[in-house]
Amino acid sequence: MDESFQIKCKEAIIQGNIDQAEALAKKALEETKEINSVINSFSAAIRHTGRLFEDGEFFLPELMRSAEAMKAAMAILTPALSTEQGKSQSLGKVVIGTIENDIHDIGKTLVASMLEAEGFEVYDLGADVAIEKFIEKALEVEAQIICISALLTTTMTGQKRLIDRLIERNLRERFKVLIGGAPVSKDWCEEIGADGTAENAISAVKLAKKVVGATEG
Ligand code: B12
Repeated sequence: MDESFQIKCKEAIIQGNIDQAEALAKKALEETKEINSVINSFSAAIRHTGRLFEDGEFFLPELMRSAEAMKAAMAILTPALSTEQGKSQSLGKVVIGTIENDIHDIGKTLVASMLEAEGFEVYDLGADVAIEKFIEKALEVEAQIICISALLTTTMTGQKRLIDRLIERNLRERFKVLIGGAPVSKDWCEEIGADGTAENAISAVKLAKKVVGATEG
């Protein structure tokens, strides 16, 4: 990925320029750039806006505009993932969502798209999803994996509550539970007894394949 393209992606996201973000995403497809590297450029840019927000250089309306530009670019790029990978066999069923009280859905949607592109049957419940809804959907579709995203330190406790609820309902052995999102660490994963975590969508796919035994990984 050339540096000037990365800089343009960063500018489009920081400025919250939806037209520019869409134009860059379309250009990347036309020029058949490697989709994952393009997504990585946009992801680095949106994380940078998070730091600006944390440092008080960005306020919520600006963060929201940046997120809109990011979502616009992702809406163009993620459908292209499946054509790039060209997979068709089903590796298993995954129920995925962002935990209750948390509306961050960009990373979760990326993970869902990559899982689908790699051959999983994905049921994306969206954001702010109640714990029982994850469980009921997983039972209904007979999923092998439940993926829970959380971006806030206050909402990641919901990942634990979901696992505790599975234990209470005698369902823990029935599903592999994968967790993720910026505040999630390996320590947290171990502490709450999840089956794994990954820091980006590519590693999330590797992990999902591993837990269903689709790779020796
Ligand atoms: C964009 C954004 C928003 C957007 C969200 C838009 C949307 N539809 O998603 C908006 C502006 C709406 C928003 C709102 C808020 N936000 Co915000 N936001 C962000 C920001 C800048 C980027 C998040 C993002 O999209 N990252 C890009 C994606 C690609 O990365 P990702 O989400 O981490 O996902 C990747 C991995 O984590 C992993 N992954 C993700 N999920 C899963 C799941 C599984 C199973 C696996 C295996 C892997 C995995 O793979 C993904 C793809 O590579 C972050 C900063 C940051 N560093 O994360 C702050 C951040 C998360 N927000 C923050 C805050 C405080 C808020 C608000 C509370 C602000 C407010 N005062 O209202 C609200 C929350 C409202 C709510 N109830 O949810 C804080 C959280 C601080 C904390 N310690 O909890 C952060 C860290 C910013 C900061 N530095 O202060 N936010």
